[in-house]
Amino acid sequence: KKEKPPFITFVLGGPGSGKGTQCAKIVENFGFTHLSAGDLLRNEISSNSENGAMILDTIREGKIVPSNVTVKLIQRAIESSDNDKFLIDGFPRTEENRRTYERIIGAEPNIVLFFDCPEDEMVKRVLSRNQGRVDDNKDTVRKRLEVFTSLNLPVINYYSQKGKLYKIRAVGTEDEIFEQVRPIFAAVES
Ligand code: UP5
Ligand code: MG
Repeated sequence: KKEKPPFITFVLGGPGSGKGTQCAKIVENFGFTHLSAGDLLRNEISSNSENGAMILDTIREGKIVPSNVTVKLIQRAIESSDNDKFLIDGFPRTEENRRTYERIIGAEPNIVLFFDCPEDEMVKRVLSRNQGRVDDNKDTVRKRLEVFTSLNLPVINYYSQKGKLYKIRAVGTEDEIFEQVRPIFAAVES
C-alpha cells in the first residue's frame, strides 16, 4: 500500500488533438507514467477479456464505455505501478465518468490539461494516422467529435471552474505545443 496519494494529471482534448503525442514528451521529460484510457480499453479487446466484444462495438461507434469498466482498468494500472505520478489520457470523457472515478478512487486530479484544437485540424490528423484503428474513419470521427462536444466539454468546464485547468492551443508543430506544456510541469516539480 502506498503512503502518499499519487500526483494525477488528466489529459483531455478531442480526437486527434495530440494527447498521446504530448504525453510521450511529458513522460520523457518529467518521468510520469502514461495511462491512455483508450489504450487500456484496446488492450482489453486484444486480450479477449470478458468485456472485449462490448468495448470493440462501443469504440467502433465512437460511444463511451461504461464508467466502472474504464475506472477499474485505470485503478489496476495505478496500483500495479511503482511510480507516484500519472498522466491519465482521454479520461474522464463524461461527467458520469468523472463522478465514478471520484467515487471509486476517492480523489480528484491534481491538474487537468486541455489540448484545444480546431475540428478541421483534428479530422485531418486522425484520417491521416493510418495505424489501423477501427475508429479512424470519416463516419466514426464525426461521431467522436459530437460526443466530445456534448459530453467532454462539460467536464472541461467543471475543472476550469475549479481552477485546475490548463488550456493549451494545440496547433503548430509537436515541439511548439510542448513548449506550452513544459512550464506547467516545471512549476509542479519545483
Ligand atoms: N499529430 C500529433 N500532434 C501533431 C501536430 N502538432 N501536428 C501534426 N500532427 C500531429 O495524434 C493524432 C495524430 O496526429 C497522430 O498521427 C499524430 O502523429 C499526429 P495523437 O497524439 O494520437 O492524438 P490523440 O489526442 O491521442 O488522438 P486519439 O485519436 O487517440 O484521441 P481519442 O480521444 O479519439 O482516442 P482514445 O484512444 O482516447 O479513445 C478512443 C475511443 O475509446 C473513444 O472514442 C471511446 O469510444 C473509447 N473510450 C471510452 O469509451 N472511454 C474512455 O475513457 C476512453 C476512451
Ligand atoms: Mg490517443
